[in-house]
Amino acid sequence: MSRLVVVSNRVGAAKSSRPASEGGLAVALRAALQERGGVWFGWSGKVLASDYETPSMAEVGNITYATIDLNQRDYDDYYKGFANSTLWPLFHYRLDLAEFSRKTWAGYQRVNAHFAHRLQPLLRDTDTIWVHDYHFTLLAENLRSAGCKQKLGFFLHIPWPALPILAALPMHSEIVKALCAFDLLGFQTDEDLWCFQDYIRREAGGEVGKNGIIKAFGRVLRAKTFPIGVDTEVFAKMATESEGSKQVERLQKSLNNRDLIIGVDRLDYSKGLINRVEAFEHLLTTYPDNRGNVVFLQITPPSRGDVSDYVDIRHELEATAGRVNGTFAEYDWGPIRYLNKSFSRRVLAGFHRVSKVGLVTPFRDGMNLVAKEFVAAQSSEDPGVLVLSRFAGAARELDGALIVNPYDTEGVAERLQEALTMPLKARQDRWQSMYQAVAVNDVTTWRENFLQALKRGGRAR
Ligand code: GDG
Repeated sequence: MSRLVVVSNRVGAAKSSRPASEGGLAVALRAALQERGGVWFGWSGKVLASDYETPSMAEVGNITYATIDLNQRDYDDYYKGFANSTLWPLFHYRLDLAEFSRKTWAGYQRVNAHFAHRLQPLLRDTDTIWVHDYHFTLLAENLRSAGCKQKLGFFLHIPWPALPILAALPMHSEIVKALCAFDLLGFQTDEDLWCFQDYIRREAGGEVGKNGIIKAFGRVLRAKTFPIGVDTEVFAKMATESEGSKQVERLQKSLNNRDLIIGVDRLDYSKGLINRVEAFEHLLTTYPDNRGNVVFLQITPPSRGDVSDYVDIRHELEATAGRVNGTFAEYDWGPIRYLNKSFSRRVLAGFHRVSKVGLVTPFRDGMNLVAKEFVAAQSSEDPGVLVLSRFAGAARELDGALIVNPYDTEGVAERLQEALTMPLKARQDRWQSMYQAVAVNDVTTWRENFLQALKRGGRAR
C-alpha cells in the first residue's frame, strides 16, 4: 500500500488520541494516514510577523504532521484575500461579495508555489497525494513543474459554480488549467461535476469522455462525484450517550415540554441564517399556536471574523434575531436562543437528538454535514424531521427530508409547520430512508472510494 500524503489548509491535531472537538473528516483522514503511514501537510494556523521558516514536524506513530506558518502579507492576500474573499463567495454564487484583485491573486499563487516547494522534499516516489479544497487549486501544477510524478488527487469541499458565474473570475482559465494537472478531481454532487464538465467543453474546448475522463489543456485526467459523509455510527452512539448528560438534561428542563427546532452552522453568509430567522418569524405569525410552544435554538460559532462580510452578517443576524425576540417574547418564553459560541460534538449530538426539527437552509453548500449529523443523531422510535435546503449537496441523498427553497421564507415556514405536526409513522418512514443513506455512505466509505479511484486511475499522459 503506498504512503498517503494529505494536504489541507488546516491540519488535524498531532495527537494520538482523538481530540473531543475533532470532526468526522479529520478523524477519517487521520485513520487513512494511520493505515497507510504518511504525511499531513498544511498551514499551522499561525501568522508570523517575520518571514517563513521551515515546516514544523511532529511524528506521532506512522504519521508526520508537517505545518508551515504564514507571514502577515500571505495571510492577508492568500487566506483572507483570494481564498476567502474571492473564491469562497464566487463558488457560493455571491458575485456581489467576491473581490477581484491582482494583489490577492499574486498572494494565492505565491502561497501555492511556496507550499509545493516545501512539500516536495517530504515526498517519496511511490506516495499518493490527496489535496483538499479551494485553497490549493494550483498545487498540482506547481508540483508537476518541479518534476513530481506521483498520483495527485483533489477534492473540492464547496460547490463548483455554473459557467457564467465562474467566467466572472478574471483568472478562471488559469485555475481550471492548473486543476487539470491533478489525476483525479472529486466533487460533492453530480451538479458540481456537470458544471465542471460544462466548463471543460464550452469554455476550455476540451473533451468529456466515458468514465469521467477529461481531456483539456493538453492533459488527461478524471473527474467524478464523491459525496462526503459523516462518522454516522460514532455520532449516533455519541447522541445516545449524550442524551442523559447534564447539558442535555438542562436544555430539556428549560424547554419544559416545548418543541425544539435546532440550527447549527458556522456564522457564514452562505448558510442562509437571516432568511432562516425570517422563516421562523413567519411561522410564529402564520401559525400563532406555536407562540409559547416552540423554541428555536441556533448555534452559530463565529468564523473568519477578520473578513468584513462576516462582521456584517453577524450584525445583521443579531439585529434580526433581536427583532423577532422583541416582537414575540413573553415574560416566560423567548422564541429564539441565538448562541454565538461552539459546543463539543458530544453535546451537539445530544442537542440534535432531543430536537423535533433540524433546520438547514443554506443558499449554497457543497454538502452540509450538519444535515447528515442531525439524521445520525435521531432515535428510531421518535425521530425528528429534517427541513433541508434544495441547495445543499446533502439534499441529493436525503430524500426523506422536507426539501425547501431557502429564498422562499413563507414556504420554509409552511414546511416547518408540517414538520412540527408530522405524525410519528411519517417521521419514522422519512427518517429510516435517510438513516439508510447516511449509514451506507459514511465518511469512511467516501474516503476509500476516493482513494480507490485515485489508485485505479493511472495518469494517461
Ligand atoms: C465545508 C463545506 C461540506 C458546527 N458547529 C460546531 C461544530 N460544527 C461542525 C458541524 C459539522 C461541521 O462543523 C460543519 O460542516 P458543514 O458541512 O456543515 O459546513 P462547512 O464548515 O461550511 O464545511 C460543506 C464540508 O466542508 C465537508 O466537505 O459539507 O458544504 O462548506 O461537522 O457539526 N462542531 C463543534 N462545535 C460546534 O459548535 N464541535
